[in-house]
Amino acid sequence: MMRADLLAESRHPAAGGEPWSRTEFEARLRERGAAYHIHHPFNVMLNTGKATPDQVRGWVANRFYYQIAIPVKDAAVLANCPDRAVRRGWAQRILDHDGFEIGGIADPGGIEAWLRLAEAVGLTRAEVEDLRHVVPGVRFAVDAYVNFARRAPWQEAVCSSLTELFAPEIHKQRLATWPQHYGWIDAEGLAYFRNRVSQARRDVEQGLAVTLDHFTARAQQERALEVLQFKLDILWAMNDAMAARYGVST
Ligand code: AHQ
Repeated sequence: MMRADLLAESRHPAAGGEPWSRTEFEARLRERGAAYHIHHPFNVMLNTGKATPDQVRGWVANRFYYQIAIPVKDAAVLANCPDRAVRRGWAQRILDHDGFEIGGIADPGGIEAWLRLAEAVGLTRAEVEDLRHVVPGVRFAVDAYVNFARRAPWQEAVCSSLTELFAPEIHKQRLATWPQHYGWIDAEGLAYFRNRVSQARRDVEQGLAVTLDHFTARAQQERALEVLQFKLDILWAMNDAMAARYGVST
């Protein structure tokens, strides 16, 4: 059965024993950080300064496909979510990425910041926006994420965003290591990572609260871990595909 297949109704909610306490459940979610893509050899190469300019450019161009998918994914969550209070928080994610101009306050957004990162690493906006560099494995992994968010119960889609429990660390790691390792990249280009540290923290506050509140029976808690692992696998598979295409320098 497909790992995150929604047809998991066959699972019996009563099965699986006593539910974990809220604290225990959160700890088990956080334990999955061991499988986060910060540990993938391709990412280790990037953040220890061993990547060639071509490998950095390949990563930026491929990750653009993930970045432009995020607001589409988040819109799918909103479309499935009947809870106005949750939507109010979740809608901010779309503005974070697509940017906005509301009442005279404007923000170009994260996708624009990613295009500036692309220019800073020596790519043209055109070659990033036309997705010519995106390898099949990255496309399929990202599409799997968007399609999951469209079909899954909205609480499962919320839970799948909890890989961001581990994201502030990876963004801070880039900010700490790229300037010394990659002096050829204009530091202005790293603005995306700076913005994400606080945005990821705010995202996780809401995502974790929804997850801990909704997945209360043991079988549901086990399902939440399965959903998080599915998303961890998506990020890992993206790095596998980039490593296959660009190699991993050690
Ligand atoms: O830049 C990232 C981002 O905007 C998001 C949204 C969130 C989600 O909804 O799944 N996940 C996520 C992530 C971003 N950056 C990744 C990175 O390594 O730069 C990490 C990734 C995540 O942890 O899921």
